[in-house]
Amino acid sequence: MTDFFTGIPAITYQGPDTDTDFAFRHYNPDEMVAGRRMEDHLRFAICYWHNFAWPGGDPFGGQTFLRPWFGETMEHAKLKADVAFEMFRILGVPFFCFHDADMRPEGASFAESTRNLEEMVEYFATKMEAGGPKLLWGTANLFSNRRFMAGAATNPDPDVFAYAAATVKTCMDATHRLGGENYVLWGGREGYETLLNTDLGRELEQMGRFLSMVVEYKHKIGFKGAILIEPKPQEPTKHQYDYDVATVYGFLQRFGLEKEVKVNIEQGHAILAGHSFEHELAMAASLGLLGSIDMNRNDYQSGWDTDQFPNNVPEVALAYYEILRAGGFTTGGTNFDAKLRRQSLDPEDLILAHAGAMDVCARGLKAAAALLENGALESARSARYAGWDRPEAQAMLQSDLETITSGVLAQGIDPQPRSGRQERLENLINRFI
Ligand code: XLS
Ligand code: NI
Ligand code: NI
Repeated sequence: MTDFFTGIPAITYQGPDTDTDFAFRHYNPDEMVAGRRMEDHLRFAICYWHNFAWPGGDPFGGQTFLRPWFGETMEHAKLKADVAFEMFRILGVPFFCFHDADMRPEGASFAESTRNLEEMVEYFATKMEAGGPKLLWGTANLFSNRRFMAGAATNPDPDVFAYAAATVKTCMDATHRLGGENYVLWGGREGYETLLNTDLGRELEQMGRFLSMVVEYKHKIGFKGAILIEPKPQEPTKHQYDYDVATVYGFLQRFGLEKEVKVNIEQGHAILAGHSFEHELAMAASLGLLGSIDMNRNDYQSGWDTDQFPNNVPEVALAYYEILRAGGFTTGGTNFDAKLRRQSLDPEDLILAHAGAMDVCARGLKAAAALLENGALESARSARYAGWDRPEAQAMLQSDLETITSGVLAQGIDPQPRSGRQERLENLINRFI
């Protein structure tokens, strides 16, 4: 036991009327929602990086958090793990996620970094076996160290490609060892700052080959989890290659990987791409790519990936609506890739941020389930497309422009516009939130 969270009780469901801050008001893990336990629907994960590795810096100032585990020794790394697993227990989350660089100190060589990682993986494994949460996903940090400043798989220097490939191998091994349910690749610096020094076509070829190697290795080691790409349009590079879900789909198809790889969709990244979260989710579902989500929002004015905890129930409800409509999570879950604001210094801030976010998600999930069960939105949608149920309409899709033109002339077709009923549907949604 560490003393970091001393005095903070385990957070439990106490219902909406409780007057303590240290409780769930809506997240009730065992409550049944649409035939499934709430915990099994939401599959919450806490991220290791923002909570335990991030020092609170911004572009104008450095560290604001003074954490006893900040430091580059194995003792620091183990203290960090001790505190992290205490936080997982206080919040009762079923999952967590990590990057290699969050959990182990960087060594003087690749070999030493790998040894550090392997030692920490065993340290984690012991804690997980002693009742800690499971691993939703692992990933490699291929963006913080200066060696990756010009990209990892897309780097002009083949030595960096090699270093990145070897790093991903060790992270896949770590994820496999810890029973991870997914492996994530976010293209940290896979993109470019200026075309003046960039061979875009070559970089995309490299990235495709890299991803194919990841998939080959997954099958070789018998990793049963899903491989997930996390799209993001910009930041840190000006043009990130994995712009959004549709772009990722095109990329996967080009390399024949669309049946092998799915996506991890982050709310804030969707906003940066000029989409809504639910657009990205619906697009992924329609392409058979829906994997997992990072449930952290962006500030709508900043144009920056601010990684804030979710606090907008209507938005969250629409997101879970798309997820439920697609059948719910299988290997995926709800990861909070969210960080405190840098003035939120206290240990309790970490706990309350997550407790509140989990409540917001629970409310969103319940609203989404009720809306889906009610069925009015789905029937309105089907009614709008009902014309396509007619056999002649389906036959037209097998036809050609000349035949269709003859038909328009012969039948005197003259389309009559009908209301899209947007406000009526918005009113319907509001009845459930
Ligand atoms: C950064 C990404 C990152 C991934 C994991 O914007 O969201 O945190 O989720 O590498
Ligand atoms: Ni992000
Ligand atoms: Ni993310």
